[in-house]
Amino acid sequence: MANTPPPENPSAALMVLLSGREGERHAVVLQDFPDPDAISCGFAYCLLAEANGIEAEMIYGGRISHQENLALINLLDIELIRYTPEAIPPGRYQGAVFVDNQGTTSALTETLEQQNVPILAIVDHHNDQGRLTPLFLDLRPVGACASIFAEYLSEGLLALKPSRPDHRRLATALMHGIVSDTEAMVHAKSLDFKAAAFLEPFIDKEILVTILHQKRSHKVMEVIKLALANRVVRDGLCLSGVGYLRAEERDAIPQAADFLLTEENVHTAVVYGVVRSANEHEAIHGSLRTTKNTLGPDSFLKETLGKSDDGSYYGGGKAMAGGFEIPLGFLSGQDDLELDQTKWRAFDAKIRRRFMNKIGIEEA
Ligand SMILES: [Mn+2]
Repeated sequence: MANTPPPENPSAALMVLLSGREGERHAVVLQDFPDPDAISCGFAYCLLAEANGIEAEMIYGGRISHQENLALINLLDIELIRYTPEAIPPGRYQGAVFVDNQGTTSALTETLEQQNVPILAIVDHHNDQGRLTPLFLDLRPVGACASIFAEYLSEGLLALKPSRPDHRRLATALMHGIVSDTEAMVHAKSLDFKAAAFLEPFIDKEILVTILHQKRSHKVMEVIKLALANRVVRDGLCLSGVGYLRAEERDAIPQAADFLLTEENVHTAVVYGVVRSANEHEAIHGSLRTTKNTLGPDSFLKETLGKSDDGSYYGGGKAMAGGFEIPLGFLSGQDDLELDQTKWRAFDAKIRRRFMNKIGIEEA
């Protein structure tokens, strides 16, 4: 799908969208496993909405498990509502807004559509996925989606005041989003630097430092150990399957991928595992990290893994990073140990073969 250009003056267009909606309640939909960029963008939309007499709630359908994300929402007192798709109260929302995603990575999208909640806005920095048709669409290939929201603020949609604690919390959250999605500005574009410079006077540095220095949990360390032991490296591509994980451990996967990427001669790391949620639903979750400029994670994952029967791609990404999710459907659910192991071996082999074939290696 070709990338849709953002409106000529996005801030003005967003202002038009927000005005005249006093009294409405909007759902700000985050991806199922919200990261700091997503959470900060959602927070920004909530405050922009509030300034226009609109109530907005951040909602998500999965889990928050990464230690930094938990620290972020605790320390900055950010409220998120976790829903299962069936639990969204009909009629609660007069509009839905998607930030740092386009509806393809949320379990809640379909229910909101079925409830005829108008899709008001998408603000994102991933490639155009064409899943939804919002009234306002701002897609830009910048390092962090938070930088786009910082631009809205800097152009007057909400005048930040250092005396307002919520404004300081917002600036701190956005800065964390930018730092984390650009790998400490290494992959930042000029808009990201502009955004960071704009936010700097408002942030709470002490809180930012605390959030950034969260320790890894024991479980994450165990998954990294497993990823290290199971890895296969061919032509600079490092693949590793880590077996079964619970939903609340899912964020160990991208952290393991980050770690495997630090090995010399490895330019791309892919870590995947079967994530089992409380209702026995299972899906393969994977993360890709690369330092290779010529490898576009979005097209690489789409070409390697293809589409499901309903036509949506199993994976996608942005510059330097991507992810995928393949539901196991009928094969979902815990069985006896032997069947579980057989199932894992089959998926592990299949995924490995797909990636190896993609880079032109025939596995013995
Ligand atoms: Mn992002």
